Amino acid sequence: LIVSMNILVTGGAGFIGSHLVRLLVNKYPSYQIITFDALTYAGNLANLKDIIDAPNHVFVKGDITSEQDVKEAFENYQITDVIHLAAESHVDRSIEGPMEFVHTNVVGTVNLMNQARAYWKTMGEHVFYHVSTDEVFGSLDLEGFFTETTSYDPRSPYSASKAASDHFVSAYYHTYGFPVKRSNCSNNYGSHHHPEKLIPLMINNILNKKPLPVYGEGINVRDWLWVEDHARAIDVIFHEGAIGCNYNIGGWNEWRNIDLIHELCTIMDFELGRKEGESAELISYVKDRAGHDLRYAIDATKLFDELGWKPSITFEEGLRNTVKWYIEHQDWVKEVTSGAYQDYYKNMYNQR
Ligand code: NAD
Ligand code: TDX
Repeated sequence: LIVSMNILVTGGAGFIGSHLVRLLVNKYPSYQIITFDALTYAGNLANLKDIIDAPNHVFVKGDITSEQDVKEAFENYQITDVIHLAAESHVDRSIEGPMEFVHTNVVGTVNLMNQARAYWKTMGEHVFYHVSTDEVFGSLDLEGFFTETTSYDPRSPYSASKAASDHFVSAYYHTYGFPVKRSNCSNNYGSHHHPEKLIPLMINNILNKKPLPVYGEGINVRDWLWVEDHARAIDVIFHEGAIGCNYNIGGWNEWRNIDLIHELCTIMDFELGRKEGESAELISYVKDRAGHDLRYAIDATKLFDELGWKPSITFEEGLRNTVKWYIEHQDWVKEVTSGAYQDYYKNMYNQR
């Protein structure tokens, strides 16, 4: 095995991270991919089942906020590049407990960069890629798009923590010549998505004929992207983006929550052999999320024009694939929704 790069992927056992690790391990047999993950409630080795033992893959259990864990990983695996996805990622949890988001997302990112700077004597041939979100730009009215130059205006503790980490990444680039790249992506969907998030939560509740909790009036708009297309975008930017670059990644695919939930109900009535309209009867309007951003919409023109990336599948295909994956992987769902998830669900939804 000729090893040309040793890439540390933080958060590689999570939703997006596991799709990225799979892509890199399969596409680049000569790279060594080191998944670095603390396995919080959101991390799950089952997400990496098919590739965990691949010859060019290593799993390291470690915490990005620990100096020692990160230092050891750099030394033990001679890390040449970092793709950083580890984070607390759920907006509702950030409203209940912001401090963990500050610790993981801000302190963790700065610690990673400090350890990388200490280990990489010269910055020339290395990349530190920060995977971020469109939520840092705040909330749009019904018109307009976020571009790479839109001002930051985070409005939830989650997005504030991601904005802060983006600012630190940018500061390290300008101050120390640290070799950063960054992208800000819209809402992802696909397999292995934690059922605290809208789409897998609705699929799971439809399957179990439980109420479908729509926040507020269901009129908030999100731009949905197939998670494997996000992974493809990260691959392209990691390899071809210039040092210091930032790109917006999106699906040109905006949906009001309520319309998306109706679409899911229609697909699932069909897949489960229920009569048309049966699942939609489960829709239940509940108390709105505090500070609920009305609309996110990404303009990904720069990524298309400069690096030729565009989404590979339609939302209809992607949503159908996703529904089928959840129906066929009830063992995965059962494991993820047992224990602590039940307490989370009661706490989050019984009070609404
Ligand atoms: P996720 O919650 O599914 O996964 C996060 C992973 O990070 C988990 O495996 C968890 O164990 C790990 N982790 C958490 N704290 C850690 C720590 N202290 N040390 C090491 N590992 C730790 O999240 P996701 O949806 O896959 O998101 C991944 C990244 O992409 C995040 O940075 C998120 O902000 C960003 N992002 C997500 C979306 C989306 O729609 N999900 C969109 C844009 C950007
Ligand atoms: O039960 C629900 N009912 C509901 O109406 C849940 C969980 C959500 N919603 C609404 C809130 C949002 O308008 O659905 C929309 C999507 O909610 P989430 O799945 O929680 O995603 P969002 O808050 O948009 O954030 C996601 O996209 C950007 C990810 O979780 C972030 O990590 C990413 O940065």
